[in-house]
Amino acid sequence: MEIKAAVAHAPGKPLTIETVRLEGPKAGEVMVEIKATGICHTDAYTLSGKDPEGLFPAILGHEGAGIVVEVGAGVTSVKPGDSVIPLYIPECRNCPYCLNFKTNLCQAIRVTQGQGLMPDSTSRFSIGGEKIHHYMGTSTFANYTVLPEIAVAKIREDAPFDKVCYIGCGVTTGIGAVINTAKVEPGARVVVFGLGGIGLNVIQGARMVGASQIVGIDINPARKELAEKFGMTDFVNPNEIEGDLVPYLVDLTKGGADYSFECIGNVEIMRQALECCHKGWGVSVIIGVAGAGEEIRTRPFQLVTGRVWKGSAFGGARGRTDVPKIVDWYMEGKINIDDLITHVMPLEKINHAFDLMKQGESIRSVVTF
Ligand code: NAD
Ligand code: AHE
Ligand code: ZN
Repeated sequence: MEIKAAVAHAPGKPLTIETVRLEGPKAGEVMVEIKATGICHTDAYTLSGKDPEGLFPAILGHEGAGIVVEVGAGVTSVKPGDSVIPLYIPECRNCPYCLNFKTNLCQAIRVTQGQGLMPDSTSRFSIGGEKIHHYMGTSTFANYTVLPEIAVAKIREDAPFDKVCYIGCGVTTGIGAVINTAKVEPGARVVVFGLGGIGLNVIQGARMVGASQIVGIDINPARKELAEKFGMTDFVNPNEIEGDLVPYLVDLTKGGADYSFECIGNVEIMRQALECCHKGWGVSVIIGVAGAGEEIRTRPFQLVTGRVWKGSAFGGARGRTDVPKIVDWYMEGKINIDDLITHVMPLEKINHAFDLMKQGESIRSVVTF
């Protein structure tokens, strides 16, 4: 069938809205009508050309929500009419990773996903016979997409697509990093670097679990007001303090953070996030994604003296199990998504969403179809 999609033809170039041919779902796959999709910084990162796995031409987008319209042979867990959220980390419940409680990184289809292909090593997208790559196994910048059955989370039917699409990445990543990865405990002192679409959800998660101090750091002063609404107790603009940031934060947190989170994707700041942690027990979680060739550095002494460096993908969440629960939290008023969705627009305006993100004007832009 013919669909409408925003196509990324080359790094650094705007997306173009085009008619794309989409083949129907094969065995074990589902076709989803995407009703809404958020734009995450990771989409901008891949479009910029910094992603070592970035492929072109491709249909980007990984923060969607929609309705199943067709299922391939053998699909049993969802049916046409079901509301779903696409998962860039699937949950097969059968691979060694799914069977190990220590990780959420299901590897059942990771190789072909990284090649921009479906599990049978072919693409469902083409234009005039030319192959268009899938992206993160989701390709939500299209009004229809095809996904493996293991890469969709079935959610309740009354959930609004234009809000819960954000659970497909940002909300789950931020809140999950606090709950699943760091396991922040009540009373903890938390420092969050970067108060965008991810960092504000880290703040929201830290408040939920009862952190006593939540320090937010951003060079954009406009982030202060919203972060306070989500639970930030102290704001630090690195451009406005005297001296080095790390000793400033150690002092502010009375000896160092129990937990810090890097939500920017800047390797220099990842170092600061580790080194502002408390000697003996502070844990720093890297969420931000850094460009090809970039590396993190610190003195090994930082680790020898008890600080711990961790990373978190999709907040450590197992999508088919955890995403429906987070949708319930939203529907029950336990988490705030509405105030983080600052802009809503049609697909034709998607390049504007990238501009707003770069200019620091938006938290999350959502495209509705
Ligand atoms: P965003 O653009 O919405 O937010 C980034 C924030 O960092 C902005 O508020 C910006 O002002 C701030 N910032 C930039 N440079 C800074 C600096 N030097 N000091 C302090 N603040 C600075 O981005 P986002 O959507 O929140 O994504 C954040 C990062 O997380 C990106 O690298 C993204 O790719 C990554 N990410 C990772 C996962 C994962 O599963 N690990 C999931 C989603 C996003
Ligand atoms: N392709 C990049 C890495 C990108 C990355 O780390 N992606 C995160 C999700 S970001 C969502 O906004 C992730 O889930 N990683 C786990 C995985 O298996 O990709 C690179 O450096 O190659
Ligand atoms: Zn994302």
